[in-house]
Amino acid sequence: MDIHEKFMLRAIELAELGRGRVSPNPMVGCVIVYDGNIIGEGFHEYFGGPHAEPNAISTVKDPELIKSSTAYVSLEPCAHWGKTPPCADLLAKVGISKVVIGTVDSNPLVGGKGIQILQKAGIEVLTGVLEEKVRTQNIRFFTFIEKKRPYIILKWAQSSDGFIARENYDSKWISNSYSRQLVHKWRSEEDAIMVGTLTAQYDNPRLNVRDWSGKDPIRVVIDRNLKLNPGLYLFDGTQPTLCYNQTIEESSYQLEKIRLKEGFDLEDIIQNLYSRKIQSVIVEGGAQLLKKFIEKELWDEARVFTGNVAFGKGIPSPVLPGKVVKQYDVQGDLLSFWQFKS
Ligand code: AOF
Ligand code: ZN
Repeated sequence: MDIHEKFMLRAIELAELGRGRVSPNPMVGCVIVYDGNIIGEGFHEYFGGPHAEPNAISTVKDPELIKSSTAYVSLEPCAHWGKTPPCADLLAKVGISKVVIGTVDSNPLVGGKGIQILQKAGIEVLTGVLEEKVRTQNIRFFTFIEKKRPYIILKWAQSSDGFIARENYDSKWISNSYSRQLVHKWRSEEDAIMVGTLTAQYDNPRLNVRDWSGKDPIRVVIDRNLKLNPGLYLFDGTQPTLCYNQTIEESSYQLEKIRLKEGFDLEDIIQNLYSRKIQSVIVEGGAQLLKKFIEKELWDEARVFTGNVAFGKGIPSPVLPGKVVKQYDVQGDLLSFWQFKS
């Protein structure tokens, strides 16, 4: 590993500490290096807060050293006046001598302009160090900006013989305590969690984070004709919840009923989530909704648990195109990851 990669890896590691707290902003880390030693570190800690660069610079004890230092930033320093002044201006002002960047920022407000500011100020700039790693880390941000929709994760558990539920829609049999905890961790990492009407009705899910410490996602449910029982956990007002229907537009405490056009489709919901700046959504069933996402090629990743119980008959689980990209054993159950190539 070369020296630039080594320090960029540290910046990426720092950026990771913001996961779940910075959306819809990207996770960004910054390391200030003087003579081969790290003299400052920072990351974007929470949405609306200072960016990685001012946080890193503020930890440097001897500001004189900055003038002969290199800043490693996982994302191109910003060029715009947002909630904070432009980071590219700050780096120029403190007189840093070199900036090494993971990847350019595809936010149209920044996209290359940060680099221009740095170069105009006479700062040496190197871009594209561990670029793929940075893009993967911020895949939600980049998907949101570049595809103009949230990053979509499909998740389900199936029996060893490929059923997602019994004929009576009972599906609580599959997961063990390890996979359940993992699912709660996943929920805490996404902006929103979505289920279809039948799942809301039969499972009465809470869709919150209980088995992990982290924030609850926004709950999303489809209830076309507002037939769901108002007594469901989903409507208990404990968490922001969006209910897509074709009848009314109404907002009460933590519950928004959003009226979409008659006969609305998945694309209309996804577009509405995008307009609400929801950067990622994890879809937890049921089979019908998951199949629709797959049919429309509207997904980025699938996470499938295969338990070791056979069912014989029931509701067949969705079928994914392509190959499994990663597979783990979760205490006897198999966890497989698919990635959609678009
Ligand atoms: C950086 N360093 O640490 C981050 C950057 O609303 P604001 O002012 O917080 O700006 C958000 C945008 O700034 C975000 O969409 C992305 O383009 C960039 N994020 N830039 O220089 C950082 N988090
Ligand atoms: Zn910035």
